[in-house]
Amino acid sequence: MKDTAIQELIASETHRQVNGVELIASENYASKEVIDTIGNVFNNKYAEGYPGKRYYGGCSVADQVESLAIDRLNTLFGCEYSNVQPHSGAQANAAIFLALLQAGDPILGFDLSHGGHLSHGSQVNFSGKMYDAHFYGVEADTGVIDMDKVADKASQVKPKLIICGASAYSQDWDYAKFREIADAVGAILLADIAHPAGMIATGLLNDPIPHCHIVSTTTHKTLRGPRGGVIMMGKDFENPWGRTTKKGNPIMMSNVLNMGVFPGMQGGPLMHVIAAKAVAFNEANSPAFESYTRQVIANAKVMADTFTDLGYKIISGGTSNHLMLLDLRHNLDISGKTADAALGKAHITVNKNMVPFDDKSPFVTSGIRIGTPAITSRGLVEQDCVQIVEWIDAVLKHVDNESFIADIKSKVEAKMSQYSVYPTL
Ligand code: DSN
Repeated sequence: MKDTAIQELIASETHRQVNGVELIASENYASKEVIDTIGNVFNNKYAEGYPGKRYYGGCSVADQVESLAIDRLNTLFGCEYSNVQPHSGAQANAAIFLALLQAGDPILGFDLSHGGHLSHGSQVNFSGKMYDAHFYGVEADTGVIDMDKVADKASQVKPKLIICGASAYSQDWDYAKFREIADAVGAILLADIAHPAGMIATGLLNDPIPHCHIVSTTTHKTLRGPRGGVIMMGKDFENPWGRTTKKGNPIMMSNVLNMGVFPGMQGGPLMHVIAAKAVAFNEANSPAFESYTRQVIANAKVMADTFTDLGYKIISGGTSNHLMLLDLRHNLDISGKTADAALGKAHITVNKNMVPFDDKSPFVTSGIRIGTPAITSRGLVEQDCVQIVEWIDAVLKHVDNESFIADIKSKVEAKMSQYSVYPTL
């Protein structure tokens, strides 16, 4: 039965994605192979359990798909263990917390209002409701994390788990220093690399795998796969609590984490999505993907430089990765909400974002977050990024001028309609 209503909405969304400038730092355009693979017959299959140990019959092909996804992810990141079943990054984190922590245990994460993520201890999330969450943040003058202050906070709080990683932090992470801090207080260290995963996979940003006990990521941001999450470990290790099997053998962390995902956090895995994850991990292991991630960073740098030349303030003074956070209080008297709405009318999509030490609410905010993964997938390069920044600047200086914004919109759409939404590989 043809569902005209939904088909028309998908056509509208396709039109929106083709003709606009997509600058949401957590979004991307997956390849045609990934998109086509998501819609496959594994949607019909229940496969609770893990390859070779399922609770349902008929899983022999599903086993091969999941094993291939695991092998490809292990190869991509040089790790010994992967779990490819988490439905999302937040659920990957929830499974890790469930596996490692007791309710009320202290945890230490990066403050959401400074660029962290909801699932790292925010009071409105399970991670802040179930655990005793504490935070480190950035310095007001530099916008950068001071590692001595992280160490001080860890020694006060004595967390069971330290989380490094962010949704809106434009500098790289010192995973080795975080590990020193974790070891000093006996904490397990988790890196959530949901945002920079693509550039870590290609060696352009610091690698958490040798330093962090556990690493989680989404698969759809800079990794450019289907929506989903994964958990990895560089090396499996015995659980630090001395838990043993009935036979007295030590339980390895791979078992603890697998139990956290299923049956702890989830039921049946989304095998159709796991198949598409396998496709994306293979793509990410190609020279073309490495060139892509180099261009993501080059595009972000040129955007940050152009904004700075135009008088904008970028938190932490610039970017080392794929994103930047603009504090609009510095040069314009508009909120993130107003900026987001005005840019939306020009078909330039960003998100309003709190900046560190923001005086406005999360619904209003003083900033916008801008990222280059999606426009780079469409083939845009440095000179296009300068043009986009000039359009953004023009819109932000004319937020109440509808005809001016409509004129920019037609230029945006004329340009973007020339680029495919499917990255070339
Ligand atoms: N919502 C994602 C982001 O925009 O960064 C994080 O989950």
